[in-house]
Amino acid sequence: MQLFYTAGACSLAPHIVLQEINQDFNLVNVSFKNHQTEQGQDFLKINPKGQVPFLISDDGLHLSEGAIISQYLAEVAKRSDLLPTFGDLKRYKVLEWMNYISSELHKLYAPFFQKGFDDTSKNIFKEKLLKQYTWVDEQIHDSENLLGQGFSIAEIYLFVVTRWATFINLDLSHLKSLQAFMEQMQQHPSVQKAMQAEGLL
Ligand SMILES: N[C@@H](CCC(=O)N[C@@H](CS)C(=O)NCC(=O)O)C(=O)O
Repeated sequence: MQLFYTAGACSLAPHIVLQEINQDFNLVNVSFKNHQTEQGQDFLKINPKGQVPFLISDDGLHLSEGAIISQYLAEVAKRSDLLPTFGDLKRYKVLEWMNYISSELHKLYAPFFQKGFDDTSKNIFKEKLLKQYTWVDEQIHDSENLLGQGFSIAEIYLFVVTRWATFINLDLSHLKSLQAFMEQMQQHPSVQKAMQAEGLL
């Protein structure tokens, strides 16, 4: 398998999943500056969306969209702890979280990583993020086991996007359950391996 990634970007989530399932894979770094891979290939010819993560599986599947790449990897590895199997109602709770993280958290960071948004606009996104994270904090507080699922693809994805709060100066330090979650996740061996491989530790 090949995973196209950029250090610390949302591609870190499927990267952690790959580490967790002990799958052989190659990491291919992509620069956002020129859309070139580390081998000098034009990334837009590989993934015309121009975005990481992008996966090429051993059987030739070309897959974009991080939430779906993580689902695919969990299912190929038959890891029902990462994503409960069809028929288990918990599956839909993990998928509900995946959709929420993708649409209500991940994408609200976009204005901070592209030019053209002034501070007033950015503050609207920050306020919205804070509101969403306050709700997430309550969910973690009320559940026995992080999000209630353990170390699933949803916890992994939440960890990866929430790391970005620091880079946009969004103070989440008062959200104690969320902070405990982040610290616990950071210590997980697969998270450590992936972060080390991306030069983040
Ligand atoms: N819908 C895509 C979005 C992926 C995405 O936003 N990737 C960002 C990094 S976190 C990216 O590649 N940005 C560079 C660009 O859009 O040119 C997904 O969920 O995987």
